[in-house]
Amino acid sequence: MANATRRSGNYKPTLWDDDFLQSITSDYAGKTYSQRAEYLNEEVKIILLEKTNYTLDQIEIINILERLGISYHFTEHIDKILEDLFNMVDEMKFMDLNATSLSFRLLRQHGFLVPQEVFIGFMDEKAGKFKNSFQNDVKGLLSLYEASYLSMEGETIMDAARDFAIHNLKEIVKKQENLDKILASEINHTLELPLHWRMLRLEARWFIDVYETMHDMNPILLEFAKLDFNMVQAMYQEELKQLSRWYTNTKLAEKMSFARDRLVECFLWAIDFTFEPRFRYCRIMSVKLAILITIIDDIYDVYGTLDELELFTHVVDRWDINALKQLPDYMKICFLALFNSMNELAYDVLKVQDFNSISYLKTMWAELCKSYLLEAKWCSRGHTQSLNEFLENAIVSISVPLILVHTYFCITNPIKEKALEDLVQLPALIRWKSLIVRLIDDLGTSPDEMMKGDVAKSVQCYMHEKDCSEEDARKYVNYLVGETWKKVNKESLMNRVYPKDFTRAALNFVRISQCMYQHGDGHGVPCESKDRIMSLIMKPFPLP
Ligand code: 0FV
Ligand code: MN
Ligand code: MN
Ligand code: MN
Ligand code: MN
Repeated sequence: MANATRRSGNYKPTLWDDDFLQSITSDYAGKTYSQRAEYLNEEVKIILLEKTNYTLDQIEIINILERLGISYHFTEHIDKILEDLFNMVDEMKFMDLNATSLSFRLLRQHGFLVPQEVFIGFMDEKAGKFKNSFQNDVKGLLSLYEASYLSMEGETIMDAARDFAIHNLKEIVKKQENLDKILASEINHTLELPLHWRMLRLEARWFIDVYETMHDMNPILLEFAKLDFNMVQAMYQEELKQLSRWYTNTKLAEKMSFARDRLVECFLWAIDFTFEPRFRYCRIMSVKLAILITIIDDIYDVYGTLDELELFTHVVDRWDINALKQLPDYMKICFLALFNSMNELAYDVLKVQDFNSISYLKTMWAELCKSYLLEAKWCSRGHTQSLNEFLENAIVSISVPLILVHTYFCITNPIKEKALEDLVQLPALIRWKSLIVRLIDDLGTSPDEMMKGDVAKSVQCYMHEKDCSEEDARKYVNYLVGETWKKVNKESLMNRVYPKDFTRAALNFVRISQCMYQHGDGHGVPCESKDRIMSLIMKPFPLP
């Protein structure tokens, strides 16, 4: 094995070394601004609650709070307002297009099953189309467009809504030369990716700038949004320093120099996965997990020989520390890092909840490694699977099932054995999300992967199966993403089994993949994520 020919990932080094990360400081760390923040928090609550007799105003405020990234401070009040709104859903028909669309989206995002029929009044019933009188209602069209991404399969009204909104928004941008600049950039931004598909923190960072330029902007909301963003960012910086010390100490990057060295990219991912301050533990543990997955994926995809990969898979499956001696040195380090990290989580869970999670974690890791191994075998045989055969394995090899089971342990108390038994079986709640992440990852990463000699991914499998062009295959994969989102929405609305914190994180994972791979490989190629990392983690908003 010593002189096995190994492939190289040719990955670029990290842009963020430990010395740099330890040197970051923020004026917003500690308690300096807590009093001001508390004051603003109270003021915002007053703004939210004062308009009790006119719900639509409250809906607009809730929308702004969510988009500014500060709604998490007011969840109880917001839930109550939305519940009241849901109880008068019949009246939604009498609102204007903007109000109905906004209410529809917010309610569905919060788990209330509003029927698509609330839009019938805006349609020409015979033609099954939205009325032309709305084609220049820019605000209404924007809200309708965002609402249409909360649709479920078979909802033809929602399909019509999306077509109508997209068509007319494009026309408006094209034709109206005197269109307000802010509005035009808002339209272009969302046509690129709808709100429902976007990373929460990144979107909040973007929207705060937009909000500042709006003529009806409320300075209290703006100041609170900026201050809160800066204070939360200072917490992230502390977490990142702690993680960087851990990471440097493990020497993983040094010992696995063939693999991606992506601490900060993993942290960026973890922030948007569970961004609220109270999820600190989940963020820290998720970063460790993501680093391990990234390295082990590279072992299977790039560096390891088939014999080594068989052995590694076997050792993970047995979860046997005594088997360590059989492994080549680089795998020893890797397996022990994996073993220790999972045991650390299991210890924390056991300590607090008397629940033994090891067998679940072990099973999920073994499943992941087996799916990696199968891909490595396909790859070595130069065989291209049918799309369905590829995907059945690839929804495991994308690591979403493992990550979500791991997340369940990080943020759930009390842990329910029944829910867990269900989770490890890859229920619809995980399956469809996993599928989207896989498809999006393949769209973003497979051009590079093919050059490195990786296994054929979704795009290539479809090309092979249908004997079609890459362009057509990419179109089809994008279509599949859109259709699968409808299943994801349905699962979110129907869920009564899993706690909200968990399902929200799971949904965020899909959003992250939509954004990370939007312009290429945001996880593997350092410069792709640099601006995002700067604006989310490094740079605060200037405040007077
Ligand atoms: C994707 O890499 C990747 F690194 C994953 C899914 C690891 C988990 C990362 C995070 C949770 C941030 P790549 O495109 O190489 O994955 P495949 O499965 O295509 O080899
Ligand atoms: Mn890979
Ligand atoms: Mn892989
Ligand atoms: Mn491979
Ligand atoms: Mn990939």
